[in-house]
Amino acid sequence: MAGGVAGLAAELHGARALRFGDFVLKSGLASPVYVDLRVIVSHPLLLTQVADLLFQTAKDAGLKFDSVCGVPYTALPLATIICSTHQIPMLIRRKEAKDYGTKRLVEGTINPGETCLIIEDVVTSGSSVLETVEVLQKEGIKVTDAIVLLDREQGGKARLEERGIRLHSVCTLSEMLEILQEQGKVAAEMVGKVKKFIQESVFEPVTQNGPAPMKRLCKELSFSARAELPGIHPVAARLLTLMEKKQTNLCLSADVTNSKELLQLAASLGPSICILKTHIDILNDFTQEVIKELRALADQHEFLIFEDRKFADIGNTVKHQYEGGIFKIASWSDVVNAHVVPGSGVVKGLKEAGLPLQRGCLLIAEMSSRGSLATGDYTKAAVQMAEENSDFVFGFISGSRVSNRPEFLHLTPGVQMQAGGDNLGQKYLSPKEVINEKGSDIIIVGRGILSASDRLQEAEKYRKAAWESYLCRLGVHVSD
Ligand code: 5BU
Repeated sequence: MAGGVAGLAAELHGARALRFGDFVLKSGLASPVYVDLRVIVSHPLLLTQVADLLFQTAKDAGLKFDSVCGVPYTALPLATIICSTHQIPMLIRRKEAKDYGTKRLVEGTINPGETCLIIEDVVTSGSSVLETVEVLQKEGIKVTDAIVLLDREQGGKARLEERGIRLHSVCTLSEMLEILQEQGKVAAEMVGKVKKFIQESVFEPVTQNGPAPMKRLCKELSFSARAELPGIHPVAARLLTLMEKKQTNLCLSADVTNSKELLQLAASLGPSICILKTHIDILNDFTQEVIKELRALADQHEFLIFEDRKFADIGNTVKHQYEGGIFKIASWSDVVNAHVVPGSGVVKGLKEAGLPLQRGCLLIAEMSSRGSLATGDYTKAAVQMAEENSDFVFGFISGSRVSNRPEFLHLTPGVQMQAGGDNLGQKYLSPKEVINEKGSDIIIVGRGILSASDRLQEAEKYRKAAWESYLCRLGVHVSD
Protein backbone atom coordinates (compact mmCIF):
# COMPACT_ATOMS: atom_id res chain seq x y z
CA MET A 1 0.00 0.00 0.00
CA ALA A 2 2.83 2.40 0.87
CA GLY A 3 4.18 2.30 -2.70
CA GLY A 4 0.69 2.96 -3.98
CA VAL A 5 0.27 5.95 -1.70
CA ALA A 6 3.66 7.44 -2.66
CA GLY A 7 2.74 7.22 -6.34
CA LEU A 8 -0.68 8.59 -5.57
CA ALA A 9 0.71 11.60 -3.67
CA ALA A 10 2.84 12.58 -6.66
CA GLU A 11 -0.08 12.10 -9.07
CA LEU A 12 -2.47 14.14 -6.94
CA HIS A 13 0.06 16.92 -6.61
CA GLY A 14 0.67 16.83 -10.36
CA ALA A 15 -3.08 17.03 -11.06
CA ARG A 16 -3.33 20.03 -8.69
CA ALA A 17 -5.75 18.13 -6.46
CA LEU A 18 -3.46 19.17 -3.59
CA ARG A 19 -2.21 22.73 -3.62
CA PHE A 20 -0.11 24.73 -1.19
CA GLY A 21 -0.16 28.52 -0.72
CA ASP A 22 -2.70 31.01 0.67
CA PHE A 23 -6.33 29.98 0.36
CA VAL A 24 -9.59 30.91 2.03
CA LEU A 25 -11.82 27.91 2.66
CA LYS A 26 -15.64 27.90 2.38
CA SER A 27 -15.80 27.99 6.18
CA GLY A 28 -13.99 31.33 6.19
CA LEU A 29 -10.71 29.87 7.40
CA ALA A 30 -7.44 30.97 5.86
CA SER A 31 -5.61 27.80 4.89
CA PRO A 32 -2.12 27.01 3.54
CA VAL A 33 -3.43 23.88 1.84
CA TYR A 34 -6.25 23.36 -0.63
CA VAL A 35 -7.58 19.93 -1.41
CA ASP A 36 -9.81 19.62 -4.45
CA LEU A 37 -10.19 16.03 -5.48
CA ARG A 38 -12.91 16.86 -8.02
CA VAL A 39 -10.17 17.38 -10.60
CA ILE A 40 -9.35 13.67 -10.67
CA VAL A 41 -12.31 13.00 -12.99
CA SER A 42 -10.18 14.54 -15.74
CA HIS A 43 -7.40 11.98 -15.11
CA PRO A 44 -8.86 8.54 -15.87
CA LEU A 45 -5.79 6.59 -14.77
CA LEU A 46 -5.63 8.44 -11.49
CA LEU A 47 -9.36 7.95 -10.99
CA THR A 48 -8.97 4.19 -11.38
CA GLN A 49 -5.91 4.18 -9.13
CA VAL A 50 -7.85 5.99 -6.39
CA ALA A 51 -10.80 3.62 -6.72
CA ASP A 52 -8.45 0.62 -6.44
CA LEU A 53 -6.78 2.03 -3.32
CA LEU A 54 -10.17 2.68 -1.71
CA PHE A 55 -11.32 -0.89 -2.41
CA GLN A 56 -8.01 -2.32 -1.21
CA THR A 57 -8.38 -0.39 2.06
CA ALA A 58 -11.84 -1.89 2.58
CA LYS A 59 -10.44 -5.39 1.86
CA ASP A 60 -7.48 -4.88 4.21
CA ALA A 61 -9.92 -3.90 6.96
CA GLY A 62 -11.84 -7.14 6.33
CA LEU A 63 -15.11 -5.31 5.72
CA LYS A 64 -18.24 -7.14 4.59
CA PHE A 65 -20.92 -5.17 2.77
CA ASP A 66 -23.79 -5.65 0.35
CA SER A 67 -23.64 -2.35 -1.49
CA VAL A 68 -21.50 0.76 -1.94
CA CYS A 69 -22.59 4.38 -1.87
CA GLY A 70 -20.39 7.34 -2.81
CA VAL A 71 -20.91 10.67 -1.04
CA PRO A 72 -22.00 13.10 -3.78
CA TYR A 73 -20.40 14.28 -5.95
CA THR A 74 -16.69 13.45 -6.28
CA ALA A 75 -17.04 9.99 -4.77
CA LEU A 76 -19.82 9.02 -7.20
CA PRO A 77 -17.50 8.05 -10.07
CA LEU A 78 -15.20 6.33 -7.56
CA ALA A 79 -18.08 4.22 -6.24
CA THR A 80 -19.13 3.48 -9.82
CA ILE A 81 -15.68 2.14 -10.72
CA ILE A 82 -15.51 0.01 -7.58
CA CYS A 83 -19.00 -1.42 -8.14
CA SER A 84 -18.43 -2.06 -11.82
CA THR A 85 -15.01 -3.69 -11.33
CA HIS A 86 -16.07 -5.89 -8.43
CA GLN A 87 -19.70 -6.44 -9.42
CA ILE A 88 -21.17 -4.90 -6.28
CA PRO A 89 -24.63 -3.26 -6.30
CA MET A 90 -24.45 0.50 -5.92
CA LEU A 91 -26.71 3.01 -4.21
CA ILE A 92 -26.85 6.67 -5.18
CA ARG A 93 -27.83 9.29 -2.65
CA ARG A 94 -29.63 12.29 -4.08
CA LYS A 95 -28.43 15.57 -2.65
CA GLU A 96 -31.92 17.05 -2.84
CA ALA A 97 -35.19 15.24 -3.15
CA LYS A 98 -36.66 16.12 -6.51
CA ASP A 99 -39.27 18.84 -6.06
CA TYR A 100 -41.69 16.76 -8.06
CA GLY A 101 -41.77 13.17 -9.21
CA THR A 102 -40.78 10.26 -7.04
CA LYS A 103 -39.17 12.21 -4.19
CA ARG A 104 -36.70 9.38 -3.67
CA LEU A 105 -33.61 10.27 -1.69
CA VAL A 106 -31.76 7.08 -2.59
CA GLU A 107 -31.64 5.52 -6.05
CA GLY A 108 -31.03 1.80 -6.50
CA THR A 109 -32.60 -1.24 -4.89
CA ILE A 110 -32.98 -0.72 -1.17
CA ASN A 111 -32.99 -3.91 0.86
CA PRO A 112 -33.56 -2.88 4.48
CA GLY A 113 -31.18 -4.61 6.88
CA GLU A 114 -28.38 -4.88 4.32
CA THR A 115 -25.03 -3.18 4.93
CA CYS A 116 -23.74 -0.37 2.75
CA LEU A 117 -20.14 0.85 2.59
CA ILE A 118 -19.63 4.58 2.22
CA ILE A 119 -16.97 5.96 -0.11
CA GLU A 120 -15.68 9.53 0.21
CA ASP A 121 -12.81 11.48 -1.32
CA VAL A 122 -11.84 13.72 1.58
CA VAL A 123 -13.08 14.08 5.17
CA THR A 124 -12.68 17.24 7.24
CA SER A 125 -15.40 17.50 9.91
CA GLY A 126 -17.21 14.38 8.69
CA SER A 127 -20.49 16.25 8.00
CA SER A 128 -20.89 15.12 4.39
CA VAL A 129 -20.36 11.47 5.29
CA LEU A 130 -22.83 11.83 8.17
CA GLU A 131 -25.46 13.37 5.91
CA THR A 132 -25.23 10.40 3.54
CA VAL A 133 -25.22 7.92 6.43
CA GLU A 134 -28.38 9.47 7.87
CA VAL A 135 -30.23 9.29 4.56
CA LEU A 136 -29.31 5.62 4.12
CA GLN A 137 -30.16 4.74 7.72
CA LYS A 138 -33.60 6.32 7.32
CA GLU A 139 -34.18 3.80 4.52
CA GLY A 140 -33.35 0.96 6.90
CA ILE A 141 -29.85 0.33 5.58
CA LYS A 142 -27.04 -0.47 7.99
CA VAL A 143 -23.94 1.68 7.78
CA THR A 144 -20.94 0.96 9.96
CA ASP A 145 -17.89 1.88 7.89
CA ALA A 146 -16.68 4.56 5.53
CA ILE A 147 -13.58 4.58 3.36
CA VAL A 148 -11.96 7.89 2.56
CA LEU A 149 -9.05 8.67 0.32
CA LEU A 150 -7.72 11.54 2.39
CA ASP A 151 -8.39 12.25 6.07
CA ARG A 152 -7.58 15.89 6.78
CA GLU A 153 -7.28 14.93 10.48
CA GLN A 154 -9.51 17.78 11.58
CA GLY A 155 -11.84 15.84 13.85
CA GLY A 156 -13.94 13.97 11.27
CA LYS A 157 -12.79 10.51 12.35
CA ALA A 158 -13.70 11.09 16.02
CA ARG A 159 -17.00 12.68 15.14
CA LEU A 160 -17.97 9.77 12.90
CA GLU A 161 -16.90 7.26 15.53
CA GLU A 162 -19.20 8.98 18.02
CA ARG A 163 -22.03 8.20 15.63
CA GLY A 164 -21.00 4.57 15.22
CA ILE A 165 -19.16 4.92 11.90
CA ARG A 166 -15.57 3.69 11.59
CA LEU A 167 -13.54 5.78 9.19
CA HIS A 168 -10.74 4.03 7.28
CA SER A 169 -8.46 6.28 5.31
CA VAL A 170 -6.12 5.43 2.45
CA CYS A 171 -3.92 8.24 3.64
CA THR A 172 -3.91 11.17 6.09
CA LEU A 173 -2.95 14.70 5.15
CA SER A 174 0.18 14.48 7.36
CA GLU A 175 1.29 11.28 5.64
CA MET A 176 0.67 12.87 2.27
CA LEU A 177 2.71 15.90 3.33
CA GLU A 178 5.64 13.79 4.47
CA ILE A 179 5.67 11.88 1.20
CA LEU A 180 5.58 15.08 -0.84
CA GLN A 181 8.38 16.53 1.28
CA GLU A 182 10.51 13.40 0.71
CA GLN A 183 9.82 13.68 -3.00
CA GLY A 184 11.00 17.30 -2.87
CA LYS A 185 7.62 18.60 -4.02
CA VAL A 186 6.83 20.64 -0.92
CA ALA A 187 9.34 22.64 1.15
CA ALA A 188 9.89 21.85 4.83
CA GLU A 189 8.66 25.30 5.81
CA MET A 190 5.32 24.74 4.07
CA VAL A 191 5.01 21.28 5.66
CA GLY A 192 5.40 22.91 9.09
CA LYS A 193 2.84 25.56 8.24
CA VAL A 194 0.28 23.01 7.07
CA LYS A 195 0.84 20.78 10.12
CA LYS A 196 0.31 23.75 12.39
CA PHE A 197 -2.86 24.63 10.49
CA ILE A 198 -4.19 21.07 10.87
CA GLN A 199 -3.63 21.18 14.62
CA GLU A 200 -5.23 24.59 15.02
CA SER A 201 -8.34 23.92 13.01
CA VAL A 202 -9.70 20.73 14.49
CA PHE A 203 -13.48 20.47 14.71
CA GLU A 204 -14.46 19.30 18.17
CA PRO A 205 -17.78 18.60 19.84
CA VAL A 206 -18.57 21.22 22.50
CA THR A 207 -21.66 19.87 24.20
CA GLN A 208 -22.22 16.57 25.85
CA ASN A 209 -25.81 16.01 24.79
CA GLY A 210 -27.13 14.96 21.43
CA PRO A 211 -25.53 15.51 18.08
CA ALA A 212 -22.67 17.81 18.91
CA PRO A 213 -22.37 21.18 17.27
CA MET A 214 -18.82 21.74 16.17
CA LYS A 215 -16.41 24.24 17.51
CA ARG A 216 -13.73 25.44 15.23
CA LEU A 217 -10.49 25.75 17.12
CA CYS A 218 -9.57 28.67 14.98
CA LYS A 219 -10.13 32.36 14.91
CA GLU A 220 -13.86 32.94 14.53
CA LEU A 221 -14.26 36.60 15.39
CA SER A 222 -16.83 37.74 17.95
CA PHE A 223 -19.46 40.27 16.94
CA SER A 224 -17.74 42.93 19.05
CA ALA A 225 -14.35 42.21 17.43
CA ARG A 226 -15.97 42.49 14.01
CA ALA A 227 -17.45 45.86 14.99
CA GLU A 228 -13.87 47.13 15.41
CA LEU A 229 -12.56 45.93 12.05
CA PRO A 230 -10.90 48.66 10.02
CA GLY A 231 -13.17 49.82 7.20
CA ILE A 232 -16.27 48.29 8.74
CA HIS A 233 -19.48 49.86 7.45
CA PRO A 234 -20.95 52.23 10.09
CA VAL A 235 -24.34 50.46 10.07
CA ALA A 236 -22.63 47.06 10.48
CA ALA A 237 -20.53 48.45 13.35
CA ARG A 238 -23.63 49.82 15.07
CA LEU A 239 -25.48 46.55 14.58
CA LEU A 240 -22.64 44.31 15.76
CA THR A 241 -22.13 46.47 18.84
CA LEU A 242 -25.77 46.44 19.88
CA MET A 243 -25.97 42.69 19.21
CA GLU A 244 -23.14 42.03 21.63
CA LYS A 245 -24.54 44.49 24.18
CA LYS A 246 -28.08 43.07 24.08
CA GLN A 247 -26.89 39.50 23.46
CA THR A 248 -29.20 39.02 20.54
CA ASN A 249 -28.81 37.96 16.94
CA LEU A 250 -32.54 37.73 16.39
CA CYS A 251 -34.29 39.80 13.73
CA LEU A 252 -38.06 39.90 14.08
CA SER A 253 -39.94 39.81 10.81
CA ALA A 254 -42.89 41.94 11.92
CA ASP A 255 -45.25 40.81 9.18
CA VAL A 256 -48.46 42.31 10.55
CA THR A 257 -50.98 44.42 8.67
CA ASN A 258 -52.11 46.76 11.42
CA SER A 259 -49.96 49.61 12.67
CA LYS A 260 -51.07 49.35 16.29
CA GLU A 261 -49.99 45.71 16.33
CA LEU A 262 -46.69 46.64 14.69
CA LEU A 263 -45.95 49.22 17.38
CA GLN A 264 -47.01 46.85 20.15
CA LEU A 265 -44.61 44.26 18.79
CA ALA A 266 -41.79 46.80 18.61
CA ALA A 267 -42.46 47.93 22.18
CA SER A 268 -42.70 44.49 23.76
CA LEU A 269 -40.11 42.55 21.73
CA GLY A 270 -37.73 45.48 21.24
CA PRO A 271 -35.34 44.45 24.05
CA SER A 272 -35.04 40.90 22.60
CA ILE A 273 -34.16 41.79 19.03
CA CYS A 274 -31.32 43.42 17.12
CA ILE A 275 -33.41 44.26 14.05
CA LEU A 276 -37.09 44.75 13.36
CA LYS A 277 -37.86 43.88 9.76
CA THR A 278 -40.86 45.47 8.10
CA HIS A 279 -42.89 45.01 4.93
CA ILE A 280 -44.27 48.50 5.19
CA ASP A 281 -46.52 48.04 2.15
CA ILE A 282 -48.59 45.35 3.89
CA LEU A 283 -49.82 47.84 6.52
CA ASN A 284 -53.51 48.64 5.93
CA ASP A 285 -53.28 51.91 7.84
CA PHE A 286 -49.84 53.32 7.05
CA THR A 287 -49.09 56.90 8.06
CA GLN A 288 -45.80 58.72 8.59
CA GLU A 289 -46.93 59.06 12.24
CA VAL A 290 -46.53 55.27 12.66
CA ILE A 291 -43.02 55.57 11.33
CA LYS A 292 -42.19 58.30 13.81
CA GLU A 293 -43.33 56.11 16.68
CA LEU A 294 -41.52 53.09 15.31
CA ARG A 295 -38.28 55.09 15.03
CA ALA A 296 -38.68 56.27 18.61
CA LEU A 297 -39.07 52.67 19.79
CA ALA A 298 -36.05 51.63 17.74
CA ASP A 299 -33.95 54.30 19.45
CA GLN A 300 -35.35 53.51 22.89
CA HIS A 301 -34.75 49.74 22.66
CA GLU A 302 -31.68 49.95 20.43
CA PHE A 303 -32.66 47.93 17.41
CA LEU A 304 -32.30 48.71 13.72
CA ILE A 305 -35.17 48.95 11.29
CA PHE A 306 -34.88 46.94 8.09
CA GLU A 307 -37.47 47.51 5.37
CA ASP A 308 -37.48 44.25 3.42
CA ARG A 309 -38.34 46.05 0.15
CA LYS A 310 -36.23 43.83 -2.14
CA PHE A 311 -35.54 46.51 -4.76
CA ALA A 312 -35.09 45.00 -8.21
CA ASP A 313 -35.23 47.66 -10.92
CA ILE A 314 -32.84 49.93 -12.78
CA GLY A 315 -30.85 52.38 -10.65
CA ASN A 316 -32.93 55.45 -11.51
CA THR A 317 -36.21 53.78 -10.58
CA VAL A 318 -35.04 52.21 -7.32
CA LYS A 319 -33.65 55.56 -6.22
CA HIS A 320 -37.13 57.08 -6.53
CA GLN A 321 -38.73 54.05 -4.88
CA TYR A 322 -36.26 54.27 -1.99
CA GLU A 323 -36.45 57.96 -1.17
CA GLY A 324 -39.89 58.97 -2.46
CA GLY A 325 -43.44 57.77 -2.88
CA ILE A 326 -45.76 57.44 0.10
CA PHE A 327 -43.32 55.50 2.23
CA LYS A 328 -40.09 57.54 1.96
CA ILE A 329 -38.17 54.44 3.06
CA ALA A 330 -34.72 56.06 3.03
CA SER A 331 -35.83 58.59 5.63
CA TRP A 332 -36.49 56.00 8.35
CA SER A 333 -35.13 52.55 7.48
CA ASP A 334 -31.56 51.89 8.62
CA VAL A 335 -31.29 48.93 6.30
CA VAL A 336 -32.83 47.90 2.98
CA ASN A 337 -32.17 45.02 0.65
CA ALA A 338 -31.92 44.52 -3.08
CA HIS A 339 -31.96 41.75 -5.62
CA VAL A 340 -28.87 41.62 -7.80
CA VAL A 341 -30.73 40.58 -10.93
CA PRO A 342 -30.64 44.08 -12.53
CA GLY A 343 -26.83 44.27 -12.19
CA SER A 344 -24.85 46.76 -10.11
CA GLY A 345 -27.00 49.73 -11.22
CA VAL A 346 -29.53 48.79 -8.57
CA VAL A 347 -26.92 49.28 -5.83
CA LYS A 348 -25.61 52.47 -7.38
CA GLY A 349 -29.13 53.97 -7.54
CA LEU A 350 -29.88 53.07 -3.93
CA LYS A 351 -26.47 54.29 -2.82
CA GLU A 352 -27.12 57.79 -4.18
CA ALA A 353 -30.08 58.13 -1.86
CA GLY A 354 -28.82 56.02 1.07
CA LEU A 355 -25.17 56.98 1.53
CA PRO A 356 -25.77 60.61 2.54
CA LEU A 357 -28.19 59.33 5.20
CA GLN A 358 -25.69 56.71 6.45
CA ARG A 359 -27.93 53.81 5.53
CA GLY A 360 -26.80 50.32 4.69
CA CYS A 361 -27.88 47.70 2.19
CA LEU A 362 -28.01 43.90 2.12
CA LEU A 363 -27.88 41.98 -1.14
CA ILE A 364 -30.07 38.95 -1.63
CA ALA A 365 -27.56 36.21 -2.40
CA GLU A 366 -29.85 33.27 -1.69
CA MET A 367 -33.54 32.88 -0.85
CA SER A 368 -35.24 30.53 1.55
CA SER A 369 -38.04 29.59 -0.81
CA ARG A 370 -38.23 26.22 -2.55
CA GLY A 371 -36.89 26.25 -6.10
CA SER A 372 -35.18 29.64 -5.68
CA LEU A 373 -33.03 30.55 -8.69
CA ALA A 374 -30.58 32.50 -6.53
CA THR A 375 -27.90 29.81 -6.41
CA GLY A 376 -24.43 29.04 -7.78
CA ASP A 377 -23.06 31.72 -10.08
CA TYR A 378 -25.90 34.09 -9.20
CA THR A 379 -24.91 33.92 -5.53
CA LYS A 380 -21.25 34.44 -6.45
CA ALA A 381 -22.20 37.50 -8.50
CA ALA A 382 -24.04 38.90 -5.47
CA VAL A 383 -20.91 38.48 -3.35
CA GLN A 384 -18.79 40.22 -5.94
CA MET A 385 -21.29 43.08 -6.19
CA ALA A 386 -21.17 43.48 -2.41
CA GLU A 387 -17.37 43.55 -2.43
CA GLU A 388 -17.37 46.21 -5.12
CA ASN A 389 -19.88 48.37 -3.22
CA SER A 390 -18.82 47.84 0.37
CA ASP A 391 -19.26 51.53 1.18
CA PHE A 392 -22.99 50.88 1.07
CA VAL A 393 -23.48 47.10 1.14
CA PHE A 394 -22.60 45.46 4.45
CA GLY A 395 -23.94 41.96 4.06
CA PHE A 396 -26.31 39.44 2.61
CA ILE A 397 -29.63 37.77 2.88
CA SER A 398 -28.62 34.16 2.43
CA GLY A 399 -29.13 30.67 3.75
CA SER A 400 -25.50 30.28 4.68
CA ARG A 401 -22.19 32.12 4.87
CA VAL A 402 -21.51 33.16 1.30
CA SER A 403 -18.55 35.46 1.94
CA ASN A 404 -15.55 34.87 4.13
CA ARG A 405 -14.98 38.52 4.86
CA PRO A 406 -15.83 39.12 8.52
CA GLU A 407 -16.95 42.68 7.80
CA PHE A 408 -19.99 41.29 5.93
CA LEU A 409 -23.00 40.15 7.95
CA HIS A 410 -25.24 37.27 6.95
CA LEU A 411 -28.96 37.34 7.73
CA THR A 412 -31.04 34.24 7.19
CA PRO A 413 -34.84 34.02 6.80
CA GLY A 414 -36.77 30.76 6.80
CA VAL A 415 -36.16 29.95 10.45
CA GLN A 416 -38.37 28.05 12.86
CA MET A 417 -37.63 25.78 15.79
CA GLN A 418 -38.87 22.82 13.77
CA ALA A 419 -37.59 22.22 10.27
CA GLY A 420 -40.24 22.08 7.54
CA GLY A 421 -42.03 24.71 5.51
CA ASP A 422 -45.36 26.34 4.72
CA ASN A 423 -47.68 25.51 1.83
CA LEU A 424 -46.50 28.47 -0.26
CA GLY A 425 -42.90 27.46 -0.79
CA GLN A 426 -41.19 28.68 2.38
CA LYS A 427 -38.54 26.30 3.80
CA TYR A 428 -37.42 26.35 7.44
CA LEU A 429 -34.18 25.52 9.23
CA SER A 430 -33.62 25.70 13.00
CA PRO A 431 -31.65 28.55 14.67
CA LYS A 432 -28.85 26.11 15.48
CA GLU A 433 -28.55 24.87 11.92
CA VAL A 434 -28.49 28.42 10.58
CA ILE A 435 -25.96 29.91 13.01
CA ASN A 436 -23.81 26.94 13.89
CA GLU A 437 -23.80 24.82 10.78
CA LYS A 438 -24.50 27.32 8.00
CA GLY A 439 -22.32 30.01 9.57
CA SER A 440 -24.90 32.81 9.29
CA ASP A 441 -24.98 35.63 11.86
CA ILE A 442 -28.59 36.65 12.33
CA ILE A 443 -31.81 34.65 12.20
CA ILE A 444 -34.91 36.30 10.73
CA VAL A 445 -38.08 34.92 12.30
CA GLY A 446 -41.65 35.83 11.46
CA ARG A 447 -44.45 33.34 11.98
CA GLY A 448 -42.36 31.21 14.33
CA ILE A 449 -42.86 34.05 16.83
CA LEU A 450 -45.98 35.78 15.53
CA SER A 451 -48.18 32.71 15.69
CA ALA A 452 -47.28 31.93 19.31
CA SER A 453 -49.79 32.77 22.04
CA ASP A 454 -47.01 34.43 24.06
CA ARG A 455 -44.91 36.24 21.48
CA LEU A 456 -42.39 37.62 23.94
CA GLN A 457 -41.74 34.23 25.48
CA GLU A 458 -41.35 32.72 22.02
CA ALA A 459 -39.03 35.53 20.87
CA GLU A 460 -36.87 34.88 23.92
CA LYS A 461 -36.67 31.19 22.98
CA TYR A 462 -35.42 32.12 19.51
CA ARG A 463 -33.04 34.74 20.88
CA LYS A 464 -31.49 32.27 23.31
CA ALA A 465 -31.22 29.48 20.73
CA ALA A 466 -29.52 31.74 18.18
CA TRP A 467 -27.24 33.39 20.75
CA GLU A 468 -26.12 30.09 22.24
CA SER A 469 -25.39 28.79 18.76
CA TYR A 470 -23.25 31.86 18.16
CA LEU A 471 -21.38 31.24 21.43
CA CYS A 472 -20.89 27.61 20.42
CA ARG A 473 -19.39 28.79 17.17
CA LEU A 474 -16.95 30.92 19.12
CA GLY A 475 -16.04 27.87 21.19
CA VAL A 476 -17.64 29.19 24.37
CA HIS A 477 -19.21 26.49 26.51
CA VAL A 478 -22.84 27.16 27.31
CA SER A 479 -24.33 25.73 30.48
CA ASP A 480 -28.01 25.91 31.40
P1 5BU B 1 -41.60 33.65 8.22
O1 5BU B 1 -42.95 33.91 8.78
O2 5BU B 1 -40.53 33.42 9.31
O3 5BU B 1 -41.61 32.55 7.19
O4 5BU B 1 -41.22 35.03 7.49
C1 5BU B 1 -40.03 35.21 6.78
C2 5BU B 1 -39.88 36.63 6.34
O5 5BU B 1 -38.63 36.79 5.65
C3 5BU B 1 -40.94 37.15 5.42
O6 5BU B 1 -41.15 38.51 5.71
C4 5BU B 1 -40.36 37.03 4.03
O7 5BU B 1 -40.83 38.04 3.17
C5 5BU B 1 -38.88 37.23 4.31
N1 5BU B 1 -37.99 36.49 3.40
C6 5BU B 1 -38.00 35.13 3.30
O8 5BU B 1 -38.77 34.45 3.97
N2 5BU B 1 -37.13 34.49 2.46
C7 5BU B 1 -36.24 35.16 1.71
O9 5BU B 1 -35.47 34.55 0.98
C8 5BU B 1 -36.24 36.58 1.82
C9 5BU B 1 -37.10 37.20 2.67
BR1 5BU B 1 -35.03 37.54 0.80
